[in-house]
Amino acid sequence: MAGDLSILVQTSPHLKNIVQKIIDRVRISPEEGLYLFEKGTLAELGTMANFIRERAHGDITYFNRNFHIEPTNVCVFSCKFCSYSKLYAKREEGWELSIDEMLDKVKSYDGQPITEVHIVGGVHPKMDIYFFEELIKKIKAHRPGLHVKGFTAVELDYMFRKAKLGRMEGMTLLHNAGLDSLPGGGAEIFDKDIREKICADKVDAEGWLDIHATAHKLGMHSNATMLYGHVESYAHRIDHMERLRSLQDETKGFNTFIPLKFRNFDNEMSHIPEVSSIEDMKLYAIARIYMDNFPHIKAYWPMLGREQAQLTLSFGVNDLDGTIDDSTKIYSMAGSEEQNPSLSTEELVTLIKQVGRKPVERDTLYHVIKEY
Ligand code: V47
Ligand code: SF4
Repeated sequence: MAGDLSILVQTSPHLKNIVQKIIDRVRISPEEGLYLFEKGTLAELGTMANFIRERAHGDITYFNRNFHIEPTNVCVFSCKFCSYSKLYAKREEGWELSIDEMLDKVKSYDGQPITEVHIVGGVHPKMDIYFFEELIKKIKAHRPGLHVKGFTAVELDYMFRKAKLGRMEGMTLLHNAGLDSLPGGGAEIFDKDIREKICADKVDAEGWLDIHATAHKLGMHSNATMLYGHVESYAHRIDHMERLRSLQDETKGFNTFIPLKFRNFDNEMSHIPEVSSIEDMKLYAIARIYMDNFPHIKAYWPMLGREQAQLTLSFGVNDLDGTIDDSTKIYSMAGSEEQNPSLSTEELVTLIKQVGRKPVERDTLYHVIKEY
């Protein structure tokens, strides 16, 4: 059961109106969101976010069993925070998987109780929409029940434009091939000036949001991310969350909001210091408070590390990502805590139980598979 928030009204009178809104399930405004970033203490924000988390989910902490395929690390774009674009510029260590190689990876999980494959990578000029249409069809022919979550809006925007297809046309083609849902990457920070500084040449905010809205129109679900802790201000974070919250009001197609902490190893933004763990926890808490129409807030543990991920479960997070075999290089190359992240289900269950929460295995769409 969620605790009692009324004590916070007495101990923190400056938050009285916001606390009352939370108790009454009334949405907070952008100004109030900004106030939380500027004036909320870690303890206050944690108390509010945990109240909302427990009111919605109790102690339940979801996880799913998935594996990742990264078709390539070659990318035509030049995001300054990304270790991939640096590699491509130097023509170093590029890989390109063939359809058969990717299918072999899928086959290597035959007989294992995996429910999802997450496909995401760089934007390779030779890997077009028809290449991925064939890949998805072959995956589905081999394992029809496997949920295919694939391609950021950045990859999709490039594929659609290259094939001269409209967004609805392109999305329908991939959906008909078997694409079930979209991951949340590529959103970064929506503000135009910040995008100009960190990822000038890829799809803009309007394009990102429109691609997700298009998927939602087809009945597909998707996630949303925010890359925080670099050159953005608190106001930019609120603007980002506000745009997502507004689209969610219209479509209700987002499942999960995933804040991604900027890591500064070996990329063109390495001179920017990473934010503190306190800043991380405050961000998770404010995300939980602000994104009132997002059912789930997810922490990506390979990026944060196991102990930090456990901590997020007291700051609004009710879902941990990164289960079986997370071989995603984009994070380990950027200096994430876990260089070869992999947790058995048993280890993940223990991690969740250690902090007094209840592990629940889910599928991509949050249907319960098993309670532990
Ligand atoms: O958009 C790249 C991020 C994202 C760095 O939907 C970096 O379930 C931090 O979106 N420091 C792609 N982050 C990954 C992604 C994702 C991850 C897990 C689950 C889901 C989901 C989606 O990775 C990119 C970018 O924001 N990223 N470089 C870096 N140096
Ligand atoms: Fe390419 Fe994505 Fe890296 Fe940007 S973040 S350079 S789009 S792989």
